[in-house]
Amino acid sequence: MEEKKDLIAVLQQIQQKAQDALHSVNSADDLERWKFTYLGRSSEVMQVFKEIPSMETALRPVLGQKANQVKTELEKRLELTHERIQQAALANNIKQQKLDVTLPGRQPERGRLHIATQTLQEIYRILAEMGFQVYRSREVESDEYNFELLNIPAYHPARDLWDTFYTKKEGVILRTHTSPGQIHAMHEYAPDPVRIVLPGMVYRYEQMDASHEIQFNQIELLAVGRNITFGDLRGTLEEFIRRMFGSGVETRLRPSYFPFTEPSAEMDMKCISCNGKGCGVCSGTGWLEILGCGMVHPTVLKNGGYDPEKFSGFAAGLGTERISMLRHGVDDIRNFWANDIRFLKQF
Ligand code: FA5
Repeated sequence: MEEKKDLIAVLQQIQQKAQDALHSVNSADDLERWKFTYLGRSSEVMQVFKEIPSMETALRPVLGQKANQVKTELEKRLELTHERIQQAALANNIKQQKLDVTLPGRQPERGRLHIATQTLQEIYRILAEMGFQVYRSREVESDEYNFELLNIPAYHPARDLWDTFYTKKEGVILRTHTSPGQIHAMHEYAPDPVRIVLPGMVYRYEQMDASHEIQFNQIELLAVGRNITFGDLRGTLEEFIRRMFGSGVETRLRPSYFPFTEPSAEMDMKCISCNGKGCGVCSGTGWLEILGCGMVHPTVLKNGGYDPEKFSGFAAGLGTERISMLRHGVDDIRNFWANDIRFLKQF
């Protein structure tokens, strides 16, 4: 009986000692060592199991039960401590990495359409509402289409109006304006009526300044049909400007000269940058020329395949970067193609 009491007390002491030791276990390594000491093959509790068979038969079940109880309890605590250590390691990790989950995320950089493309698209939208359809034409042109069929023969002084980039190939140039597209379109559609818009990049070998670039976009309008008048041209342009800039803007039409239109005119818009007072954008005049226009010259109609006795038409060519400048208060056209992201990001 004494033996039984002793062993039960010993088992209780073993349990107590193991539990006390567990309090100072703070790492996975400590826990491994603890497991080896208190639950390993040569641990005290396992020694008790080994001794049981040599005990009196009557004592064996009670001692066996107690020894199992102690072992199960220690295993349970081992598991709990394992979890505690894992949680602490995680918390420590988070603290060391200084992960602040409340910080807002970093915005990824987003691409956008170039300001010139945005303006072109806005112009297409307005002109589409007014019944004009986009017609694309080539940037590398022949002398014939860029000049001759537009009533500008070789050695004609009007060629000086457009300083040209020539290529090494005879008669092949970079188009100086979108007007050669008029001839391509007329050849395709004559004798049907047309109402089209010809957009795209044009190139000029000229002195650059705040309002002059060597490459810029133009948009050409062309309407050919029966009984088209200068009044139609003026009404179309004024309506376009009203839809683009609102009804408050001031425009003026000035007589001008283009070999491919007769009569010809240019339209200026009051400079929005200085409200007409005169600034760098408008070269101090208070007005910025935005387009050239006129009634399609009979020779050009003929070159396009229309009978000028029966058909008439109007045409206009707008500089779209000038339009963007006026809309957004950009004071130097050279910003458009300088590829400075600080400028481009603003639109
Ligand atoms: C022409 O290019 C004619 N083809 C326009 C035309 C079409 C007239 C149809 C009649 C009928 P001009 O060279 O003036 O014309 O240029 C037209 C517009 O392009 C100008 O009003 C201006 O807005 C713009 N522009 C001209 N040169 C430059 C330049 N170097 N940089 C930026 N924009 C320019």
